This record gives sequence, C-alpha cells and structure tokens, in this order.
Amino acid sequence: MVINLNVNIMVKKLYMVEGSPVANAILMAARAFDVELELQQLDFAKQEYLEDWYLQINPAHTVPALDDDGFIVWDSHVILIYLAETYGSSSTLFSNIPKVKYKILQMLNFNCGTVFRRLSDCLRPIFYENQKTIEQKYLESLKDSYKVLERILESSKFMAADTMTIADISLFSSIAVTDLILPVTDVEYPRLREWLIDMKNTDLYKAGEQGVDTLKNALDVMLEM
Ligand SMILES: N[C@@H](CCC(=O)N[C@@H](CS)C(=O)NCC(=O)O)C(=O)O
Repeated sequence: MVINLNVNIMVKKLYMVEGSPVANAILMAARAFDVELELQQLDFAKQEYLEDWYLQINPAHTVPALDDDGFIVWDSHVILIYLAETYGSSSTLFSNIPKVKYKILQMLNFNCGTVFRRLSDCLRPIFYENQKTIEQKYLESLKDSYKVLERILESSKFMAADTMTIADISLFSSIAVTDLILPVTDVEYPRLREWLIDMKNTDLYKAGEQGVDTLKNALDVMLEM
C-alpha cells in the first residue's frame, strides 16, 4: 500500500488585526491561492504590536506579518508577492514575464507608498487621537490618488494589466476603505467606480468583506456618522 505523505501540514500563521486593509489584502490573496492561514489577531487597543515578542516577529511593529513555518515576511505587498511566487504558480495573479511583473510591482509600490499611506493619514488621527473629522488636506490627497487610478484605468481594464493581478487586490484593499470616507463617485471616477464594483463582485471579496465591515462599523462609531 502506498501512503501519500505529500500533504502540506506546515503552519502558516498570519498576524493581523481585523479591519486592517493591508491584512485584508492577504486574506483575499490566500483565498485566491488556496492557502490556509491560521489567524492570530493582535490587540491594538493594548498596543500588542509594540510588545517585545511581536517586535521579534516584525521589528517595524505593523500588521500583517506572515510566519510560514518559521520563515517570516512582513509588509503586505511583499507577502502578496511571496504567496504568489510560492503558492500561486498556476495563477495569473502574478507573472514572471518581466514587463508584466514590473507593472504589477509598480502598482503595488503605488499602493504602499501613496494610496495606503494617504489612507493611513486619514485614519490615524481618528483611531490614535480620537479626532472626529478628517482634515481636508488628507481628503484632497486621496482625491489625487483617485485621479491617478482613473487615468491608469483609461488604458487597462485592471491596475497593472488587462486581467486581475495582486496589484488589484492590494489597491482594492485600500480603495474599498477610502470609498467609505470619500466615495468613489460614478460621475467623477467612472472607471474606478466600475473597477471597485467588479472587485467587490469577485469571489475573493468574500475573504475581505468582513474586514471592511468591521472598519466601517468602527468608523461609524468614531466619526459618529
Ligand atoms: N506597508 C505596511 C503597512 C502596515 C500598517 O501600517 N499596518 C497598520 C495596521 S492597518 C499597523 O500595523 N499599524 C501599527 C503601527 O504602525 O505601529 C504593509 O503593507 O503591511
């Protein structure tokens, strides 16, 4: 009798907080690549992310961080690439073709350095300083991001290619939340609105929807909306 021992029993643990847009991106990608994750929620109210044990995992004290059987990767954008290259070889969400790959990396970087950072500028004062309103200057910089993405969607159906890639997952994880504080209107940003709706209609969103709802509920309370 031959017993198939080729079963993946390695533990993949994701350190996260429910509602984090960047953690949501990983939950959606894990669904896409059929990767099972054990979720470890950090208690942000108690600043668990600053505790010594977590700084050993992620010296930059951010979530998400992935521990794949002892190999630790942090920063959602890098985790997305790691999951795609390690578990998504048959998927079209990433590519080894240089000109496709660099477009994907470009847009992941745009989310990391611009869209998510601008979203954080809006959210940090609310969650860390109990502010009840979002400063106009932060909303203006979000508008600029919308305009950039609208322009990008003039020449491709998705953010980095004509098919969905991990860049869409990453940017969607931000825009699904920015939409709550600065609606992506059909009139001003028709392509971005259509992309947002298309992304919400994917099966992947089932893995991220709860996180968006959690953040929406928290914002409703904090902003007394
Ligand atoms: N570029 C990072 C950003 C991660 C990030 O800022 N996560 C927030 C939660 S949404 C966090 O952990 N904040 C705690 C801190 O900055 O100390 C990524 O994509 O993973």
